[in-house]
Amino acid sequence: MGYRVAVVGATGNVGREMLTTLHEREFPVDDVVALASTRSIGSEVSWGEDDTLKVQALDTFSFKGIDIALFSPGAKVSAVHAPRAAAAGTVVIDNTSQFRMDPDVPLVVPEVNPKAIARYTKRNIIANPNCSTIQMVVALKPLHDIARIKRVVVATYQSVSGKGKEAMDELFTQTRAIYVNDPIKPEQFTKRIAFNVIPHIDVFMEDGSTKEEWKMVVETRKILDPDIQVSATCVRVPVFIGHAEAINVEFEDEISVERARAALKAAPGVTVIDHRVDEGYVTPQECAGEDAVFVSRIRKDPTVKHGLTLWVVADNLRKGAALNAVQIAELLDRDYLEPAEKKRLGAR
Ligand code: 2RA
Repeated sequence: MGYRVAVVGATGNVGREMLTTLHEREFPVDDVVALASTRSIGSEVSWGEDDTLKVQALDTFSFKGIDIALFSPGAKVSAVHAPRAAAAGTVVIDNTSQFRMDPDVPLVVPEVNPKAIARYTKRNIIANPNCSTIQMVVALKPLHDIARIKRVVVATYQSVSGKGKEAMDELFTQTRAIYVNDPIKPEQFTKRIAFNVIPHIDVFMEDGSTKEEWKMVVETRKILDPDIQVSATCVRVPVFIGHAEAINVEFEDEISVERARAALKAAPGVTVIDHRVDEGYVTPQECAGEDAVFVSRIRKDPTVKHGLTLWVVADNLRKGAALNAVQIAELLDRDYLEPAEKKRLGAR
């Protein structure tokens, strides 16, 4: 007996990946509903290799009887519909930025802070962190456990899929336009993304940082440790899928490259590929479709007393979004929930 699950924002990059991941990991579902804005009503999305689901309208959908809803529709839509679903008794796992810093909403990466999930009952909402934060904290957690992290300086190299399907189309169209000498008009990005890099993701904040950078700071503290200092520079690069991060870490305590490598190798969700030869590291192109957070280029930072530098790569749609959300649903199933139908029969 399985759950009744809804995926909200089912036609987007992350929504589709959520459906694929639920199916691939054989999450126990009896019924799955694909929801999106009225614009998408009647369109179909894949469910497994052979089935499709007709997309239904989120606006008029009653969540009554839905056990779990995975949301990835954009923050403004989640602001309205996630509390509506939660009030109907559905546990919401929300991939937008809307509730992440709400003290009554746990912000969860299952490999890092699985116990935080217990507080979901306050609002019936669990937040999925930002993609660039997820892959960083998965790599930092085993290192923090052995040598306490004081400060992190990170530069990201984020693929265009993080901004949605239209952004992927823009990279494709602009790349082609350059070859055939067509005019280029940036729409999804502030500058040309083809054959360029743009140090601007999400809106600017008053202090000159961007909201994407701010998210990496505050989310890392909420998930891993409120005392860690983070300085982030987030950059969009002309890559379709896969975010990369150059991470410099300063520790309280002594940590050797060998110990760090051993801790990372033993950590859940991490794959270390670090051979110090040509091709002995992972790039975004190889990580698309993979579940792991890949760590390469582990080396000493000799400019501080206890420092390391790492290169961390992950599929931003998968571990950075859909997979992390499904892993949260798996934790709910393992430790907290029972399908409504099973509860109903058990109560007889
Ligand atoms: C991006 N962080 O890559 C966003 C997606 N969550 O734009």
